[in-house]
Amino acid sequence: MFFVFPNARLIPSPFYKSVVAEGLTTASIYNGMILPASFGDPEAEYWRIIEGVSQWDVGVERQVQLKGPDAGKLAQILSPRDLSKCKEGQGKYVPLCNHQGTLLNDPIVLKHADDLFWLSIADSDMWIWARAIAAERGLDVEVSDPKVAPMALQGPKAEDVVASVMGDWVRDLKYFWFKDSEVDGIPVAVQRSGWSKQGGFEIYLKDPAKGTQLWNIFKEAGKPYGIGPGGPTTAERTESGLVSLGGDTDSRTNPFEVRLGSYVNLDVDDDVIGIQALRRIHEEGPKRHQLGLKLEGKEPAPLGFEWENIEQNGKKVGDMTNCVWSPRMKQNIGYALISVEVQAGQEVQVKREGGVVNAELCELPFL
Ligand code: THG
Repeated sequence: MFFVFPNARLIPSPFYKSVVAEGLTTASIYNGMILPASFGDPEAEYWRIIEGVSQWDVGVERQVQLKGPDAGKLAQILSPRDLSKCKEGQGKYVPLCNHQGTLLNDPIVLKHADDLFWLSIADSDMWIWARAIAAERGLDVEVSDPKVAPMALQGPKAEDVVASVMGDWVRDLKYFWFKDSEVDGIPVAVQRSGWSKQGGFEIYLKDPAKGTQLWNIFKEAGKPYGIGPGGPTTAERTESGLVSLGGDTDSRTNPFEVRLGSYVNLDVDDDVIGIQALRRIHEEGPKRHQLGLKLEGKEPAPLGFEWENIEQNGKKVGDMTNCVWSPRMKQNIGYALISVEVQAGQEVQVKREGGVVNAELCELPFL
């Protein structure tokens, strides 16, 4: 039994009642909302994402809506990734940085029209930032929260489930492309996306009063495919090499350190926030990089609330930012944010609560 004391500060997901009815047992907090993590059987929930189809309440992936004549201009000023060729109906994964080139967020940008964009954000308040920048630059754009909530279907059978509800056209959607549609009169946008590498879709619910109805439609449609509730899993996303903002990044991390350099276009206009700093960091070369860690030991030993020190020859060289048991690799794996002088293939020592654990560094992703 899971119980949250309701208050006006904690925004309910439109799917909250549904996930409680499904037997939610574990959750975390993200963007001022509850992010469901488990329904009591993490092992089964993991394999459902790898082999079947899993249904996620990811209403925490809130939208920062930019609307008005300067919406595109603001999106580009906020993002060091070139958005000039982004088409209507296309999404792009972008790092957002401050003036020092430090990562603030890593949303998917959805371009609905020249004057309408959504930033589908990770866990940090980007409305404050977007409004401040729009005002400082004198832009004609309204920044708002459109109260849209994504629900994800992830796993190799997700496409069949979504096609059975929406129609076969969803099979032709390219990665991060989306389309507005309706399900039983409920307004949604359907995108090929999701925080796993097992394939899937996100159904962005545009009418928050219809969460239970939408949840049940996909739950029913998924029954022949063995659908069940789940959530983004640390195990799958770590095996797959996805970055968790605020988990794998700290207050001085830049995109080059965490393998997001390919989403930075150094030749964007000079008015893009952080671009001068990013050019300088790129030229000097980043000091840290992100590698995988394969740890010794045959018992699950997840990371707690804090990063753990990584040493080589008795000297601190970096941090382990995440650690989880990999059911497919049958060992503990993690990410190292570590000095560029230390390379894949080398051995390091992680200072853990129970003692020192040897680990081998490797390139990401693991799988
Ligand atoms: N869905 C939606 N919004 C989101 C997330 C989501 N906002 C927050 C968070 N998740 C954003 N972070 C990511 C990180 C990685 C990916 C998606 C969202 C991702 N990356 C692929 C990769 O790194 O291999 C592909 C990137 C690419 O090639 O462009 O999928 O999950 N709505």
